[in-house]
Amino acid sequence: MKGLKEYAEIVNARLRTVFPALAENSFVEGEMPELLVRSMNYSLLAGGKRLRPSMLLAAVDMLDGDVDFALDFACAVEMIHSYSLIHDDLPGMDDDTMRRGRPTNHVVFGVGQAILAGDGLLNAAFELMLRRALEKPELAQRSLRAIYEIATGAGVTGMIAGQVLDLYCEHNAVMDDHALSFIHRDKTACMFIYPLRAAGALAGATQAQIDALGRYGENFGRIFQATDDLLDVVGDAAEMGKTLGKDAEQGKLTVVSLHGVEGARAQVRMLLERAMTELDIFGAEAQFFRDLIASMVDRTK
Ligand code: GRG
Repeated sequence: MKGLKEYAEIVNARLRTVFPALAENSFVEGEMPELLVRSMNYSLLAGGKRLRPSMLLAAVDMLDGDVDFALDFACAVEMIHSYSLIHDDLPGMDDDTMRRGRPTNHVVFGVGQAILAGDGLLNAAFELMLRRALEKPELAQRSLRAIYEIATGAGVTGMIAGQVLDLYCEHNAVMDDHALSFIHRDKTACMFIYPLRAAGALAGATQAQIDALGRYGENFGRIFQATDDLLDVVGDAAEMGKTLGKDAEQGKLTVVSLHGVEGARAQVRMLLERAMTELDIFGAEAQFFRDLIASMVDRTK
């Protein structure tokens, strides 16, 4: 098993070639405007931890699946994540001017082009996965299942649903735990749950293993978001390279605004225990996932 950095490097190397590869598509004739490629790559290749695609690859590896075959599925997950960040930063949503250490996509290319760069990344993600699936008919059933899982996580009962609810709550000053829990699951955790389930499908895992990966992903995603909320209050601005205290300033619905710092820490401890329990079924092979979640929690102590 590799570490996060090694998986992230494998993902980065492939992401750099995605658009030339799709342009040389052997199934469909067509050209991509240079401006579109530039704006999509501007955000896609701007850095980022590559957490979601690395976790997908690590899960395939853990289950003795074909990591090379899974790579385009992992890249597709990162492309979907990048599209969501471009759209989230738009003036009609979070209205952010900096992302991944550089001006946001719409600041550089304009709002219209940024919307199209996001749309392009989302569509290209599915092109990439389907193209890979067509190359290996013997893995068609596993690929279809994986694409379905990823579409679900990113979709109208997943990330998009979470974003809708988040916007609604912000505009209507909704401040309750039930809404917060839905937002955390749909907006943030779904992009961990379903890529991990997709990894299980690609590796030919049992249903019990796929479900355990999904539940780990849910607890991981909830911790990821709670940690993000906590660090906005207790983090070190210099170390994190961003302005903190933004959530409180904007009156945002967060675990800390509802439960306070100690309440949020208690939630993280409970979620951590649950996440670790879900890994039992994979035994010692799941060390990557134990270490990953422990290092995330450590940052908030
Ligand atoms: C526009 C449909 C749509 C959805 C947007 C992803 C998202 C939903 C919003 C981003 C805002 C936000 C703070 C979400 C929760 C946490 C999150 C997804 C943070 C960014 O992910 P990282 O830390 O970023 O993995 P990098 O840059 O490392 O990839």
